[in-house]
Amino acid sequence: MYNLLTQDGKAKRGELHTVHGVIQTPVFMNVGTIAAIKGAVATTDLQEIKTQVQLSNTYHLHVRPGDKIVKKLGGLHKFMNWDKPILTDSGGFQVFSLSGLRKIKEEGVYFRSHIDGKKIFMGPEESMQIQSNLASTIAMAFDECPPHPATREYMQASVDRTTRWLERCKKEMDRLNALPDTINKNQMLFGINQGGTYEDIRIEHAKRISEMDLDGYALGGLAVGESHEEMYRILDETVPYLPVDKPTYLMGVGTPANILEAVDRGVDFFDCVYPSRNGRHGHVYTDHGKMNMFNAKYELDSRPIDENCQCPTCRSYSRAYIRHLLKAKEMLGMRLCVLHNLYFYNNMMEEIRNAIEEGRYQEYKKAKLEGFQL
Ligand code: PRF
Ligand code: ZN
Repeated sequence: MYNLLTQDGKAKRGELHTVHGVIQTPVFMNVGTIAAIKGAVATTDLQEIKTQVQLSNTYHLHVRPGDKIVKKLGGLHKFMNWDKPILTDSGGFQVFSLSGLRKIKEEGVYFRSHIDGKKIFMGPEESMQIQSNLASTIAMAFDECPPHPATREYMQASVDRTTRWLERCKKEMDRLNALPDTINKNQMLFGINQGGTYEDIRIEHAKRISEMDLDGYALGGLAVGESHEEMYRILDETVPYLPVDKPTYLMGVGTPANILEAVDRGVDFFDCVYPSRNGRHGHVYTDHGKMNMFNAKYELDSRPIDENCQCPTCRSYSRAYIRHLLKAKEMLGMRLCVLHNLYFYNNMMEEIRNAIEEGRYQEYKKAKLEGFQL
């Protein structure tokens, strides 16, 4: 159940009640594709860096270790020792981005595993079955994320198929949630809006899926090569046609600035690999822009990454030490940068929630964006 607590302009401050606890929104979900956040981050770390939700992937976990194995072990929560919410992406997007050879048919997608080249078929029913075996808190609908740019004809045909797939997802999810041996019988289903940068296709699709009474609505097919301005335009045009009293999720986005702009347009769920991936490369976020921790200027710098940051890294370690670890390719260097970056994102979401509650989101956003330019 989603509770819209307050709005500041279009910005939403909400709570999503789940069987694994309450999610305070706006929220940034921390990406653990294969049921682990890359960079040797453990569950105990996540308590300290304000993580609310982890995101894992249907496709990856189906290929390895296998969703049936995860089910036998009691589901994803038990498997990875995390009792808070988990969202699983449906596999649609990963099939399109990872697998070279694939064939899209009405029934689903035929492709080859990126691990061993084995032939796999995944359609809406298979994706729901895998996500039900994983027993995540929130399952995503099986969609096609069309390439950018795509012709209008391709986009319309793809979106129509994604709508038919969504109807099949809902039916299958309802069936699975009613089975006696299903681990999470309250699994939620979020639908995904598509349509690329064609606003009329987006809006028509948003209206159609909004009638389906799903637990939440995502915007897919964005941040796939279009400009930031185009993405913001699509949000301006499309979000008003999604239910305001349901979660709104912008998939795979993005930079801190992207998040600030999307919150302003009514989005309240996000996920992105940037903080963990950049952290592994020694790139860290601060209120004054990004820093490259390999830089020679940090050789003798005994200050933390960010003097105002309360993360486990900044409370204990210097820039000079982190630079040394990174240059020596010591795992701890990556780990400390990833922890700092995830804390930066999760903490920014907390600041965003406070600013919305206090009716000062515009001022907050402006100050934050100006800081990044320094
Ligand atoms: N669909 C799904 N997952 C996604 C996307 C999508 O369009 C995107 C696009 N940015 C990221 N992750 N299922
Ligand atoms: Zn820090």
